[in-house]
Amino acid sequence: MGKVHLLDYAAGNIRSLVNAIEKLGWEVEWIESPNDVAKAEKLILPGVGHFGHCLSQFANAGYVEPVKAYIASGKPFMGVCVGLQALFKGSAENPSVPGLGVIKGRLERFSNADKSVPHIGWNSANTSSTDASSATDSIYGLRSDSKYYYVHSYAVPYREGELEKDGWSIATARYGNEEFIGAVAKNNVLATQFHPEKSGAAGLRVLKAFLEGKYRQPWPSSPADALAKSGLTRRIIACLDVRTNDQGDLVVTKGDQYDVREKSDNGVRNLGKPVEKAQQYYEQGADEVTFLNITSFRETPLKDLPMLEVLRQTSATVFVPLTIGGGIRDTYDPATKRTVPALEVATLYFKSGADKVSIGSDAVTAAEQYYASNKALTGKSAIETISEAYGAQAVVVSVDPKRVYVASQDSTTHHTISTATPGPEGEQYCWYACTIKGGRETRDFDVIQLVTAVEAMGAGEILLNCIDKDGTNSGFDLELVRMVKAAVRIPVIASSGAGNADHFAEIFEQTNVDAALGAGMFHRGEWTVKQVKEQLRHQHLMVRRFEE
Ligand code: 1PR
Repeated sequence: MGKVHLLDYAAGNIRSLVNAIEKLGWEVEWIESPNDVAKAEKLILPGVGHFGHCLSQFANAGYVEPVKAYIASGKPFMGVCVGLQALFKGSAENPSVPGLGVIKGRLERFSNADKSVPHIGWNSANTSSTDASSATDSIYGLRSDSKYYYVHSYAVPYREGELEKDGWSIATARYGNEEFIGAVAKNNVLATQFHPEKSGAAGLRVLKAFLEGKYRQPWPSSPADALAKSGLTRRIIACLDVRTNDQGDLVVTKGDQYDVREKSDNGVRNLGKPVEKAQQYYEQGADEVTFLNITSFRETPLKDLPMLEVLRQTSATVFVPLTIGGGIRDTYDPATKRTVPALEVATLYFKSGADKVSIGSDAVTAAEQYYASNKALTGKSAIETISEAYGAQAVVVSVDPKRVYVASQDSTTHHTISTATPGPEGEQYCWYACTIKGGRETRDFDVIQLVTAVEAMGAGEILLNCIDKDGTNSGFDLELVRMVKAAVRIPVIASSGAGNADHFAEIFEQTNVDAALGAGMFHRGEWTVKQVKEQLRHQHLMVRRFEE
C-alpha cells in the first residue's frame, strides 16, 4: 500500500478526501509539523473556506517555506480548492494575505450580476482545447466529457496562453461568461479548483492518476466536444428526511405537508434505511445527497447525535457532496450539562463527513433578531460563526414557508405576490410565512425578510421548501421560487412537490433556479434519479452523466 501525506492546517472537511484516498488503496499519513513536510514522498494540500483564513493559519504554523521547498524538490504535490488557490500570488478575497506565488496570477470574485455566487455544482475541466503540448492527452485523467464538483466564489480568470508559456497545462471551466482555471499542472505539481473527492468516479480517476504519477494518458477527445459540453449542469439533489420511528430505528420517512405519520395506524412512515438509500441515489447519479434530521428540536446528548454515524458510513462510499440539517444551533447537552455552540455542533458533522450544514429554525430566530437590532451583525449567530470558520459555501439555510392568502396587497406589510392559484376565499394574493420546528410554529415573518437577512449574515445557499407543496407530487411552487430568486444572489435549491421528471424540467425551464431537490418520488421508487436525468437530457437540459 502506497502512502500519501496530507497537511491539515485549517478547518475543513477533509474526511471525504481521506475516504477517497483509502478507497483507492492508499494510506494517509498526517503532516503534524513543518519538519514533517520534507519527509513526505507525496503531498496533498487540501483547503476549504476563506483564502485569508487558510493562508494565515498556514503561514502562522510555519508551513510556507517547507512547502515551497518541497515543491521545488520535484516530489509529487497536489493542491485541492484553496490548496490550488494557495499556489497563486494572492486573492481579492483577502488582498493583504500573500499566496505562495508558485504560479503567477491572482484570484478574483465571480460577478453576481448575471449568476449566483458562490459557484456551486458540477462543471467541466477542459484540457483538450487549451493544453499547449497535446490536443489528445488527458492530464491526470481529466476528461472533457466528465463533470467535476466545484464550490467557490473566487477563481483565477483564464487568459489564453499566459500560463501555458511558462509550461503549465491548464484545464478550464466556464461559469456564465467567465472562463476560469479549473485545474493546472506542470512537472510534479497538480492542483484542482474542484473537489476530486466529491466528484464521483471522474474525481477518483484524477486522484488515482496523481497517486500513481500518471501525468499524461491518451484520451482522444476533440476540442469541439469540450466546448459543446462545457458549463454548469442542472443539479439534482436527493433528500432524505430522517427520524427515529416508534420502535427506535432510524428511518427515512416522508410526510405530506410535513405530516410523516400513516393515516391507518399513526405509525411513522418508513421508507428505508438512510445509508442504503443514500448509496442507492449516489449510484443513480444524484449530484448531492441531503439528510434532514427532522426531530432535531428534541434534546439529545451530543455524542449520540443520530446523524453522525449515518454520515460516517455514507461518506466512506458516496463521493458526492453531503449536506446535513436539523439541530444546527447552540445546543444544551443534557449529558454534560453545558450549552454547546452551533459551531461546535457543525464541526462534529463536518468531521463525520458532511460538506455543508443546513440551518432551519435557528436561521429564522437569528434573522428576526437581525431586524430587531436594525440589521446589526453580531458575529455570534450560527450562520455567522460557521460561515466565518468554514466559508459561506458550507452554510445552507433551509426555509419552511407556508402560504398566507390575503385579499389585497395593502392588507399586510409582508412581501406579497399576485398568485395564479387563488386562496380558499378566492384571494388573489399571498405571502409566505416562515415556520420553525418543522412547520409546528408559524412566525409573523416572511420568506423574503428571511432570505435577504441570511444572505447578509453569510449563508451560501438557500434550500427552499414549501409546506403547501410538500408531498403533493404536483410540482414545485414556481411563484415562490421566482420570488426568492429575484431577492438574493446566492444559489437557491427548489424543493417540495416534485412528482415526476416534467416537474424538474419545468422548474429549470421556467425559473433560473440553481438546483432542484426530490424526495418522495425517489423513495417510493416511482422514479430513479437516472430516469429524471435522462428525460432532462432529452429536453436539452445539461445534466451530469453518472460514471462507473
Ligand atoms: O429547524 O434547523 O432543526 O432543521 C430541521 C430540518 O428538518 C429543516 O430543514 C426542516 O425543513 C426539516 N423538517 C422538519 N420537519 C419536517 C417534516 O417533514 N415533518 N422536513 C421536515 C422537511 C422537506 C423537504 C422534503 C421536500 C421534498 N422536509 O426536505 O424532502 O419537501 O419532498 P417531496 O419531493 O416529497 O415533495 P432545524
